[in-house]
Amino acid sequence: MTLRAIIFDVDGTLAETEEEHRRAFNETFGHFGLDWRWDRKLYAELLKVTGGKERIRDYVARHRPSCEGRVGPIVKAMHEAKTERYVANLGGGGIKLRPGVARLIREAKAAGLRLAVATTTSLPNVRILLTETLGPDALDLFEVIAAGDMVAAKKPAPDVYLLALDRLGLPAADCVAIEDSYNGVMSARRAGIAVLATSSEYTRFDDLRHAQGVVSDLGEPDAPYLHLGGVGSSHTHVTVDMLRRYYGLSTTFSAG
Ligand code: XBP
Ligand code: MG
Repeated sequence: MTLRAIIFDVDGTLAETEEEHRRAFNETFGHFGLDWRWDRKLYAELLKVTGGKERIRDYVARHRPSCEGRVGPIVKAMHEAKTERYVANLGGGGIKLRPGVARLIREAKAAGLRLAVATTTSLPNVRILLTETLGPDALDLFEVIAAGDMVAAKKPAPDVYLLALDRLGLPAADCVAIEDSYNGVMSARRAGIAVLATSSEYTRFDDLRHAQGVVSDLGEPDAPYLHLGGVGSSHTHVTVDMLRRYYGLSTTFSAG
């Protein structure tokens, strides 16, 4: 077995984007004449449901049941407006990749590894993040982008990772996933892929124990990561050599 590809999650893994998602949701609610405001505490709770449309529906069902009849039919339109806002806001600049992400992408390309994305978020959101942070040619770096509604069941279901594997034409054993959340780790593991987890702002308290290794971030040579569990305790930053050594394992997964 040889490691051939890295499959990256997006939100929380490539960049701390959830505050931008929250802002776009709140701006959209205002635009639709709704006085809803998702604060950080509520949003941390709502993030347990992946996908923006699914998150809005879950919020209405649990917090605004009286709005169901009025809002239910316009969730799709609201979410399209949210995506437009998110893209416009990110396009205004200022968003940064998390530590070690750009370095690892460069090293992986130089080492001949293939790159893919497997995310719950919508495709335009992935495109704007990649081009804003890595430049106009960033999309060429990633052979496969599996995103949003390309699959029926979002994370923690394995579908988006299975789609990425299918499009790469690789078995799970030849890949490693980089994730930041419980839902993401479970999704990749259910697809049989080994996972390196980097804990993020909104997932600090998530159970990431199903990942083979958990670190605070990918680290840099002069800014070591904090080792939080599993493999990788004797390293300072995630490298291609480290991924080859510990990940790309063929693993079946049966837990819940
Ligand atoms: C994170 C998510 C996404 C975003 C919202 O997914 O749950 O739903 O919060 O994106 P991941 P949309 O970490 O797997 O990228 O509104 O576009 O659905
Ligand atoms: Mg994530």
